[in-house]
Amino acid sequence: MAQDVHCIIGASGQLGTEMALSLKSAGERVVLMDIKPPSFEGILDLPFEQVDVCDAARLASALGENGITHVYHLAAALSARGEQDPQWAWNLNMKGLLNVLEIAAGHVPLARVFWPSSIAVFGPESGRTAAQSGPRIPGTVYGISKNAGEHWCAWYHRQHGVDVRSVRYPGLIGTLAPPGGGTTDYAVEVFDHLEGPEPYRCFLDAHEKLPMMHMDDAVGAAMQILSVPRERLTTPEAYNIAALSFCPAELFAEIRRHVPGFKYECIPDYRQDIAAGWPDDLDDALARADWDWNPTVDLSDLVDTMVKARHSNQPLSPAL
Ligand code: AKB
Repeated sequence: MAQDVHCIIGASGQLGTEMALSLKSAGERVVLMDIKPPSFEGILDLPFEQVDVCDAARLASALGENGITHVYHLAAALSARGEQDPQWAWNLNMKGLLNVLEIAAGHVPLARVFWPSSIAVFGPESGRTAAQSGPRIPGTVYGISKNAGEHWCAWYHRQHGVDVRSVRYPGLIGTLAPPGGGTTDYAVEVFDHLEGPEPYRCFLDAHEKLPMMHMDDAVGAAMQILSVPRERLTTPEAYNIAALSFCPAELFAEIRRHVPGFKYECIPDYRQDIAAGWPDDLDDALARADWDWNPTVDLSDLVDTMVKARHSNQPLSPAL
């Protein structure tokens, strides 16, 4: 049987970089696609195709020519950046997804597609702990696109048999590549400001609790949901997955346990309004029951890993 060939669209981004390294380490065949070349050294030896996911013809030929069987479609505009340029964000997020789904349904028969949804599909009506199938009234262009994307994924599965699978990611925290334009980015950005003369300036309120997750668990969730037989997935929606829930004050207190001189101040900006509409936590009982979702990294491990990585690496400043 021919070996699976995995393609990461958005491979130069925060999650794509981690996903690429993980697949490479597992000995999988991987092709990277992005509009900009990857920069993380550990994945520079992987084949790379410069592709704009909005260019359907180029995307279809790049997938076909490389014999791709599995797609991880991660290219997207995030919540904060999306509010600054709504038309661009909607176009990238919706056209990109529809191109991938349409190609999967027709030109290139893909075995499986992974596409991430987000906690941004929820709004104030969802409550502090968002249920799997509770109300979803998103307040951002990004959230609207993720909510619509979930419906499109379900439609392509129902109408065309496309095996697309999805989880609702919280804020993701890792060391290899910076996030770009998210509301949860403070929880990565802060690790570039552990010991400066100035206090780290956080753009959220000190007590704004949000769902968060270490990259190891985020990558693990994608691999896990893609690997189970389809029959085990009992919802057409993206699955809620939860790992951590903390506010800036709690994260910063944990950082101080590792870096006693760490200083911060909270000066909320427009991103606080976005965060205020999101839940503190998610009910992920369905993911745990259907495909054994079980996160492994707690807050103390997360901070320990991030502080050590920052002490040995070049800093990565998020690109808003
Ligand atoms: C963002 O902040 O926009 C993202 C997300 C929660 O999906 N990290």
